[in-house]
Amino acid sequence: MTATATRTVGTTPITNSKLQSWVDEVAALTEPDAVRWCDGSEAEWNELADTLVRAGTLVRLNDRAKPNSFYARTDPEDVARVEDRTFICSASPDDAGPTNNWMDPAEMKATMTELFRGSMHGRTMYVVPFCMGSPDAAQPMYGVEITDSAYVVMSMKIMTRMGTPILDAMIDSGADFVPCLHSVGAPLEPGETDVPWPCSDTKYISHFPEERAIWSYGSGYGGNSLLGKKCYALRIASAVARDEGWLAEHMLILKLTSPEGRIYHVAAAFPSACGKTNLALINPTIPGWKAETLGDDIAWMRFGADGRLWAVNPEYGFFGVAPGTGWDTNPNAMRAMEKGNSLFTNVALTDHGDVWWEGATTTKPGHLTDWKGRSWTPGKGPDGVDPQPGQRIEPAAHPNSRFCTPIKQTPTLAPEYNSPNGVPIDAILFGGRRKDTVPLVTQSRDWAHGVFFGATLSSETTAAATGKVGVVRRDPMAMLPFIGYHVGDYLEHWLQVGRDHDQAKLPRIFYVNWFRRADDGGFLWPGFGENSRVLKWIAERIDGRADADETPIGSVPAAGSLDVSGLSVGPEDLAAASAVDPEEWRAELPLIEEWFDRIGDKLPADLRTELDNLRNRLG
Ligand code: GTP
Ligand code: SPV
Ligand code: MN
Repeated sequence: MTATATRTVGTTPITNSKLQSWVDEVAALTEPDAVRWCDGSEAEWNELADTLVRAGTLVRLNDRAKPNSFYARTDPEDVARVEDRTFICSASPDDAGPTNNWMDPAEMKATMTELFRGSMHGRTMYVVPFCMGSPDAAQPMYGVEITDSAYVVMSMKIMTRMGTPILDAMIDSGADFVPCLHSVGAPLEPGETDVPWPCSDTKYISHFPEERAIWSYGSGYGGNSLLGKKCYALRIASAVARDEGWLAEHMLILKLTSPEGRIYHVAAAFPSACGKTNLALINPTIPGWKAETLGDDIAWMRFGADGRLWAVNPEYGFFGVAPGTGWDTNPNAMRAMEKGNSLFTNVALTDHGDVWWEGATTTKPGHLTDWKGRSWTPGKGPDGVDPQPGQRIEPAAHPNSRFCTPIKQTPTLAPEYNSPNGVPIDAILFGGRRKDTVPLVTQSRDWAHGVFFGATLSSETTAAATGKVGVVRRDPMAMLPFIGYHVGDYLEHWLQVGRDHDQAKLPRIFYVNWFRRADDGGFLWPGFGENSRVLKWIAERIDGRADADETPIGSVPAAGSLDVSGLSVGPEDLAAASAVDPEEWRAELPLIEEWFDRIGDKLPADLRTELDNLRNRLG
């Protein structure tokens, strides 16, 4: 077994000694059967796919439905991010703060080193060089993931710019990289047979923000194992961004063009499974407005020489929630997937070798294989057993099942998606999933008030993370599980960005809620493409053209200023979706108070002031 970072570029051998020694060190520790440097080629993709099909990890889909695409069923215990097993290992616990799990870095490394020892027995160790964002950026952000999962390698090919061209660019420029170490934690001893989805009951997703390194053990699922995504592009990058004066955020990026041809760029932070991918791929229902996609999950925002905030999407693909994504709600995502070259995880399989999930089509296929591999029939559920009266039919797809698709396949892709500098942001939206209290759209008075919106963002929990679903929790800037340092310092950083820059050039900040419900439980606002009406009001507010009413919580659309022409929603529902109820907001105050108390001494004074002002305005 040899691992070498010495490659031949033309006739000149180039060596990166940090990479070389790290790869050697990991191979010596994890003892894989083989080491493979991933080149990112089609041939490599095909070979890995064939290997995984033979192993039973992947099923090749019908080429006519989804060319070059595959289906994976995970272990039923490895289906989402594990927030309780995610650690920020800063030298001081005070730099991780009350919202992160902390462990001393040396202690974590000692514990995990013993887990990694021999953990790749019987497996291949893949070395995946990647770049988050364009390698042509002023400051290209490289990483190298070492993993013993070929599923991870295939996913990384979709989600990042990876392979030999990236390794060449990294070595040629002498740039540093973030080492990302991953093992599914399931060594195979001689004679032992593999399972389709190897993983471990012991899981650690560990971050070393000072050293800028990531160690992940025990899970093969997306956010736990595709280390360029949440681990690097949010947890590590947020710590880098604080040091360097920029923002690494859980945000989609959208380009909007008005009927007059005016262009607006919007970034929006909604918690996991709260509508980023859907808004990023929106088909506006209002005539004349065009929407184009730049990113659906992560935005890196830096100040340009012009004093404006410019955003890039560091990713190269979508890892989107499948259920609820359908031809009626998100046809652009469906079209992107139809082009193939995709991985589907924990969805259901049709009898014709295609994939299906709740909401994909309005009529359910007559028969499916569900995400646990059981025969599934509509109206009955798994194994064709009639449900007991009142019993809920188990869905065929896991609620956090995902599609993984190259961004280039998006029919609405904005041409700037690959621009190293990105696009200048006009508006930032914060939003969550709240069945009450929070109105359809509110504009902040200024940047600090907008930071208060973000700091107090709340949402009902979803299946994107393990744990109870539907519980309201504070999720600052939709970053609760992704801030790589102390939440109080993070909020102060946001405020400082506002103090350091010209208010007039900063994005305007809004708070949206597509998820308010009627007494019968139904959504008051139709959402999806109809959200373009809210985007139009936001664009008109930026230009000072739309009217607003001042309320204790901020500015809301004045009567007649939200374009509802042709909208099939009754006036009562519309009023209920947009209402600011002082009673509900007074009940919200102690919850915000409790959250601020939890942040502790590092809570920025300006946010206390914002809360006092809100309380006074509510009377
Ligand atoms: P992550 O990938 O986990 O970060 O999620 P996301 O924020 O990208 O969420 P996504 O767009 O995938 O939406 C998650 C779920 O919310 C899906 O089931 C959607 O159907 C649903 N959803 C999205 N937008 C709307 C909306 O405007 N109204 C309603 N009612 N549901 C929506
Ligand atoms: C999220 O949970 O916010 C996701 C999916 O985007 S994961 O890759 O698991 O983080
Ligand atoms: Mn996300």
